[in-house]
Amino acid sequence: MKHLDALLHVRGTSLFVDDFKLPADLLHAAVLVSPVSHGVIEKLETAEALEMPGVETVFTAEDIPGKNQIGSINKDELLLADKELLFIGQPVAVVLADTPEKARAAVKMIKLETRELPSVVDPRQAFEKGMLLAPPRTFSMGNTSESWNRCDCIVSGRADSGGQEHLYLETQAAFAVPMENDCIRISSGTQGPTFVQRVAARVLKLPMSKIEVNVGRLGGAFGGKEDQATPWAVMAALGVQLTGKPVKLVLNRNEDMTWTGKRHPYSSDFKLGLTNDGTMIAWEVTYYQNGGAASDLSTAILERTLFHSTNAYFIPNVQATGVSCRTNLPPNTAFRGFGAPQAMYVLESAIYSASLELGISPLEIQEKNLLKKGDMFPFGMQYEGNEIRRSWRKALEMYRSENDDGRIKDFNSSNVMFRKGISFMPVCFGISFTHISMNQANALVHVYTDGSVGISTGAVEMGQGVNSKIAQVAARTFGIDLFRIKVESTNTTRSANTSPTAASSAADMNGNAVRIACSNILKRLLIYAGKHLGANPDSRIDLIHEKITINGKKTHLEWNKLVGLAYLARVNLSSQAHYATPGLHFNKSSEKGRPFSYHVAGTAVTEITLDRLRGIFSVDSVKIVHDCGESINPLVDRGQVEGGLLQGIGWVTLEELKYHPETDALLSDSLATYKIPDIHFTPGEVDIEFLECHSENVGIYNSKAVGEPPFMYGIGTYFAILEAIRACDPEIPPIYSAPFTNEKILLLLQKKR
Ligand code: LUZ
Ligand code: MOS
Repeated sequence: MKHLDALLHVRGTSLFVDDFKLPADLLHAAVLVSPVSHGVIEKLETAEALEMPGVETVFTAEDIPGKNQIGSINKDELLLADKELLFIGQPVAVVLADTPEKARAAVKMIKLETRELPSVVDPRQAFEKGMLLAPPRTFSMGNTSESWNRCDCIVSGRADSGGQEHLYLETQAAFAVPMENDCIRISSGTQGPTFVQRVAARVLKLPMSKIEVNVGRLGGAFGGKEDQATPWAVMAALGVQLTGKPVKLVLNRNEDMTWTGKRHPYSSDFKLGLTNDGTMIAWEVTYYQNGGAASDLSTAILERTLFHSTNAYFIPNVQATGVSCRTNLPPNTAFRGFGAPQAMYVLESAIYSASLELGISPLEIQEKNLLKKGDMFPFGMQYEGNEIRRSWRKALEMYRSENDDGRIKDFNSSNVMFRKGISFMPVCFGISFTHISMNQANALVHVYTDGSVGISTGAVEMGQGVNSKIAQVAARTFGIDLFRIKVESTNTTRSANTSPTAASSAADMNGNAVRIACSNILKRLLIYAGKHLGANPDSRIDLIHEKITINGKKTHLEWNKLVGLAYLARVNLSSQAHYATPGLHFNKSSEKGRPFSYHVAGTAVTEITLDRLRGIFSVDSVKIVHDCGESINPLVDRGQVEGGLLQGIGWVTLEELKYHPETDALLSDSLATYKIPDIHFTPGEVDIEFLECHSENVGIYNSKAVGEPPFMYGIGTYFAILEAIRACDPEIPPIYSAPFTNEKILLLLQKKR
C-alpha cells in the first residue's frame, strides 16, 4: 500500500495552513523579536507602527488577558517578553495588518531600545555560573569507582555534538478564526494540538472548551513542532481575541531558522574502562546539554540521553550524569531521537578511542559488548529481545557477502588520492514517552450508513504516513476495503487530551485505540448479523473481506448492506476508545523502572570514500538491518528508515550552526549557509533489510515504531570518516566533534604531528 497522501502531494492538491482559502477581513501577523541575546527592554514604543498603512493593531505583553506563560514542563517561558530579553528571536510584539508585507514593514517602525547584558552561549560556561534549567540527574548501576583497577585500558576524553535545524519544508504556521460566543478555532501546524489548546486557553483566559485546534497535516516537523508551534498559534488566537477578526501567522524561512530552537548541542566528558580483549567494564559520562534560554522539553530530552547512555551495549558499571544548562540561545527542543543520538555519539567516540588504545578494531569491541536478552540497562529494565545481535550478525553477513576483508585494504594501499573507511553502528532505542502519563491515545470511529468510515485520533500526519497506518488498522480490524476509510483531521473536539505525535509512538498508540474502537462496532454488527441471518446462537460469525461468514461459510450479507440494516435496527455505529500503553513504571528517586514498552534495534554498515587532498567524501553505501516487527506498511517504514538515516548523516557531517562570536547572531540562517543532505549527497547505495521478528504484544498488530531509531544509523558515517583518515595516516589523532565538516576533515588531514 502506498502513502495515502501520495497522489495529493504529487498533484500539489494537499492543503497546508498556508493554502487555506482566506476570509476577506483576514489580518496577517508579523512579529518583532529581540535583536540581542541578553538585555533589558529600556523603551518599547508602538505608536509609529500603528500609523503605518494597513495596520490594525500592535500588541505586547501588556495586552495579554491571561497568563503570559507558554512553558510546558517548567513554567519558565513568556509568550511575549516584558522586561528581560533572553535570546535573539524572542518575541516582543505582534503587528496585525491587512497584508504580510505591511505587517512586516510596520514591525520595523516599532521602537525597541535595549540595554545589553553579558550573554552565555556555551553550556559548560553556563554550568560554571550555575545557570541550570533543572538539578543534574545521575543514572547508575554497579560501581564505577571500584571498577577502574580491574580495567586493562582506560580512555577518557571529551566529545561534542552540534545542534541541528529541523528544516521542515513547511515553516511554523497558524491561522485562527473567531467563532460565536468568544470561541476561537485555530488551524495550527503542530504535533501537539492539545498543548496548543491548553496554552491558548491559559494565555487568553478562556476555558479549554472554547478553543478548538484543528490540524490537517504538517509539511514535516521532526520534533520542531512538538512544543514550538505553540507560540505562533497562541499569538494568532490572541490577535483574534483582540480584534474579532481572523488572523494568520506564517514565519518565513529566515525567521523560522533564526527564532526557533533546534536539536540540543551537547558537550560531554567520558571515561571508559575495558579489559584487553575489549570487554567494557565501566562507563562514566557527564553530558552538558545546551538548553537555550528556557526549559521547553530540555529536561525530558536529557532524561532520554541518560536512558540511552549505553545504547546497544551491556556495561556492568555505569555512572551517567546529565546537566541541562541555560544559555542565551533560542530554547532548544525536540528533534528526532530526542537526546538519544547525542548519547550514542559519545559512547561511539569512547569506543573508537579505546580501539586505538587497545590496537583492536572498533568493530571487535562493539560486537563483544552487544546486549543479550536479559542484560540489565542502567535504569533497571532488562533487554527483552535478541534483535541487536541478530541484526548485527545479519548486517555483517550482508556486508561480507559482497566484500572480503582485503578489498578496502587493497584499495587504500593502491590508491593515491582516495581512502575508504567503514563503520558499524548498532542502535537500540526505547519506545514510549519517558513521561509515563503521556502514553495514552484515543480514537473516535464513525461508520456511516453507506458503509464508509470516518476516523479521528490524536495522531498528526506530518508526512510520516501515520494516517496510512491508521487506515490500514481500521480496514484490517473491520475486515473491509481500505478505500472506505477516511482519516479525518486531528481535532481537539474529536480527540481530547491527546499526547503530541512524538516519541515514534503515534501509530502504536493511536492505532491501538482505533483497533479497540473498530472492534467495539464490529462486535455489535456481528451480533446483529447473526440475528438477522437467523444463525444458531453458538455459531461463529465473522466479517471477512467485506462478507459475513457463519462458521467460516460465506453468506450473501455484505458490509454496506449490513451497515444500512443495522442502522435501521438502531445499532450504534460509532465508538470512542482509549488506549494506555500497559506495563510502564518509573521511579524518579531511584531512577529505576520500566520506562519503555519495548526496544527497537538494528545495525548499519557504512562505507565512505575520502578525498585526502580536498577533505571531501562521499558515502558509498549504507547497509541496514532494521527491526520493524511485523511491518504493517513496509513502503512507509522504508521511507522512514531512509529519511532518518539521511537526516542523521547530515547531523554528523554537513549541518553546522555558526554564530557570530560577539553578537551571538545565527550566521548559518539560510539554505545558502546551512547545508543539509541533498540528492547528490545521498549514499550511492542504501540497502535496507527488515529483520524477521514475530514477537507478541508490542506495537499495533505486532509492528514496531519506526520514526526515530533510524536517525542514529547516521552516526556511523562519522566513524567511517575517522577510519578513512586513519588510513591516510595512522598518526593523525582523531577528533570527536560533530559535525565532521569538510573544513574540519581538511584541517585534520593537514595536521602536523
Ligand atoms: N517527546 C516527549 C518525545 O515529550 N517525550 C519523549 O519521551 C519523547 N521521546 C522521543 C521523541 N519525542
Ligand atoms: Mo519527537 S523528537 O517530537 O518524537
